[in-house]
Amino acid sequence: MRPVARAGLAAAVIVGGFVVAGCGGGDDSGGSGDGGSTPADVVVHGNDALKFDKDSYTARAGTVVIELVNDGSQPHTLLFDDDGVDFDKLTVASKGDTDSGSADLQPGTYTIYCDIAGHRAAGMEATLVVN
Ligand SMILES: [Cu+2]
Repeated sequence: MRPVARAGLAAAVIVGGFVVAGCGGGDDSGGSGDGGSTPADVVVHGNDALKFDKDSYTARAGTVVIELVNDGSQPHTLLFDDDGVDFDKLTVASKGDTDSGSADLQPGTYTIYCDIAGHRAAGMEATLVVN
């Protein structure tokens, strides 16, 4: 009698099933904006013509950082003509000076101006629109 060798069994287990889900292409291009060399949200220039560089500035509601830059040789200031705005007056005494501060602003329209004698009357005021 001979031993009978039996071939092993091959058990094939098939785990299957591919589910192909069509992934919606979410397009989210991450464009890195400009680096922003200035941290200020609003930059206001004052000049010897007793004007700000714009009649109107805009900002997003929240903490708004405002920078005042003196382009001329006369001193200038920047403050709000609105009750309830907590903002420390900015002052730039001479050419090239800058000063900055921040205010927590709700959406609305505000008036900023320079309080050096005669400057506002000469046109040194502007609107700040907060969205
Ligand atoms: Cu001024």
